Amino acid sequence: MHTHDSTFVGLGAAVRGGREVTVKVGTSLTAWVLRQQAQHPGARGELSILLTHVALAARMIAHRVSQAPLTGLVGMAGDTNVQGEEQAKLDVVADQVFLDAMMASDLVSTLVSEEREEPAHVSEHWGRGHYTVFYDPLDGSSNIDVNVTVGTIFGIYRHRPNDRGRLTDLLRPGREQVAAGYVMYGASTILVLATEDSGVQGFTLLPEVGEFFLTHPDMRMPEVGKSYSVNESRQPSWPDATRALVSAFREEDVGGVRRTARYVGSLIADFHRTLLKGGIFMYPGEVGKPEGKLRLMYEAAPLAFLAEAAGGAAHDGTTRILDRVATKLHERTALYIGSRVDVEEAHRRLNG
Ligand code: AHM
Ligand code: MG
Repeated sequence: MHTHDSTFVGLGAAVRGGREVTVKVGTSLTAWVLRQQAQHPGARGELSILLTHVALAARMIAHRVSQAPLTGLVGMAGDTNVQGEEQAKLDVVADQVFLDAMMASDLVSTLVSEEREEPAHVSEHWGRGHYTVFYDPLDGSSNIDVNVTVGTIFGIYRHRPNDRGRLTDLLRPGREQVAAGYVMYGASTILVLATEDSGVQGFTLLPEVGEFFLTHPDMRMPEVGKSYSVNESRQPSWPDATRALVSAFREEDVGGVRRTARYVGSLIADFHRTLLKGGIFMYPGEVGKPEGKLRLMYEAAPLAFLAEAAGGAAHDGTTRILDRVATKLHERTALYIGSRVDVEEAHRRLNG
């Protein structure tokens, strides 16, 4: 007989007042994906399979992240990636795990990773796999060594009939993603996912069972937020309009709301908070570097897809992120993303 009082959502049973009680088993990610598929008569189930492989990669990466200090997977790998940035050991591992999981689905022809200069063409025969996947295997990896949340970001595109894997076939506007999401390796591992018409759903991993359960159904971003998120140490490099904008968020009641500052420095942690609580995340362009830091295809575009699906918005200072067409795989972009009112206000002030 148990003596303590606790309730586990997602498990079949719980203990309350020393007695076992039955709890409804939560919706697993697998069941959710299959239900979505059932709502599309004629669907071949390919995207469902692909998404279960994304969840597989997420579980495998979560496992490695959680044990990194025990298994020697902290610190640098000794190489630089295509951005000229030092790769952490876990960057390399996560990249390979994600790539392997996508290959195992047998549905992806091309993978573009932050960690690889060139696209990885998975299928020998173009057209065998029907999807292209852009991903950042472990964003914010400089935070791993201090046990701060990191994440995997992905955006999925279905091939068009005449696509052949040329650069112009790969560089499509983010609005054409059929699914996008991220996996957050934090206190819990959470997979947040949007498909074309499903809204935004959040699933939390129960590691002992190896399954994600729907814990955040139909996520909606608050219309206006109480925080702004930006690395203010970059201020000396900002154009005047950007400085004025950030000052306004700091010192005025923009949209009738007083804000506080929140900045983790790990995009998924900052975005996840913005999605749940509202607010705005900014990584502005700088004088001499108008393109900012973040990457369009595997950071900004998937998060913009999620933000819009949750009722929020995202632009680069002038243009809607989901309308941007990159000219190169690893293109960077300035990013303003979050609550609709906050992001529209940023647009108005930057272009006023
Ligand atoms: P990374 O892809 O090399 O990990 O860099 C992206 C990270 C984001 O997670 C975060 O939002 C940003 O860099 C923070 O940059 P900064 O340290 O300039 O504030
Ligand atoms: Mg990154």
